[in-house]
This record gives sequence, C-alpha cells and structure tokens, in this order.
Amino acid sequence: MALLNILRYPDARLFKVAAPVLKVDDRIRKLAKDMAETMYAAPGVGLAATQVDQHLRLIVIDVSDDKSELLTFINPEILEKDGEQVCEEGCLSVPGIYDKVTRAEHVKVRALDIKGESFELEAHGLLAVCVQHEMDHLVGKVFVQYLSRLKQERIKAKLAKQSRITA
Ligand code: K1U
Ligand code: ZN
Repeated sequence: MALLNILRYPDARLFKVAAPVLKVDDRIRKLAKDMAETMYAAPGVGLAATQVDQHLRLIVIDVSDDKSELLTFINPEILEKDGEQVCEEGCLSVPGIYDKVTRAEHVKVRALDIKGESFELEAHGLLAVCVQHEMDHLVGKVFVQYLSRLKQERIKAKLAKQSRITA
C-alpha cells in the first residue's frame, strides 16, 4: 500500500495544467491504485492526480457509503452538462474549509478506464459535483477560486497559521 502526499493550497503545483495520459500502462494503473488508497485513507470521495503532484489527466472518485464504487477516469471529457445545484464542497488540498459552490446538476462524461477502454457515464447530484471538482483540479483550478477574493485571502491566512502550528 502506498499513500501519496497531498499538496496543500496555495502550493503553486496545484495550479498546473495536467497533460493527457498517452498510454494506459502499469505505471498509470499503479498511480490510480495509490491514488484510490490515498483518497480512502484521507478520507475523501475524490482525488485528482494534480493533488499528488502528478500532472496527468487522471482522477478517482467513490461517493458510495461503503467504498464499493470506485471510479477511475483517465483523460476525462465532459460531453454534456445541464441544470444547476449548489453544494457545500470540501477539498483534501484545503483541509478544514467548506463552502458552497454552484455547479451543473448533471454531467455526461467520457473517459478511459484502467484497462484503457472508453466508457461514458451520466452523473447527477454529489457524483456530478465531484466529477466537476476533480476535473477542475486537472486544469489547475481549486474550488476556493470560485469564492470571493476576501474569502480566498482568509483561507490562505488560516492554512498558513495551521501549517505554522503543525511544523
Ligand atoms: O478533490 C478533493 O480534494 C476531494 C474532495 C471531493 C469533494 C467533496 C465534496 C464536494 C466536492 C468534492 C473530498 O473528498 S473533501 C472530503 C469529503 O468530502 C469527505 C470526507 C469524508 C467522508 C465523506 C466526504
Ligand atoms: Zn479538491
């Protein structure tokens, strides 16, 4: 079992744009497995490769109650989105901070699975929020960037204070 280090906002590496995965090979499968273990251990319901300093288009999500519905998306693309929902979001890279973000209620996603096979998924509710949140990470966007500048500055100050205490 390998637990990966999760970058903390405002680490500059969280703002990098991830590159497409060129080949789904054992290296990518190992990274996806380690990311899933890291997500479950955190605990969280999603994780993007960007958050573990791997700048590839790869995300893992499991919104089930019993960790039984792991989804791995390689090179995900949103094909359709509609509706609107406001959800209280958190982020493993922004520990202890939760705030409301408006997102599409439904998304249709196409991606490759860990065998390198293409699949499509229709997501609603929390799963749709999670897909959008994790795909934002792949383009270097963290959910706090939807909040006001004032809130972002307060969050940065709070996290800086926390890391001084734990250092
Ligand atoms: O991207 C991440 O850091 C993961 C993030 C995903 C997410 C959660 C909620 C709304 C949008 C995106 C998290 O998993 S934060 C932690 C969390 O939500 C959670 C923790 C323990 C149990 C259940 C959920
Ligand atoms: Zn996040």
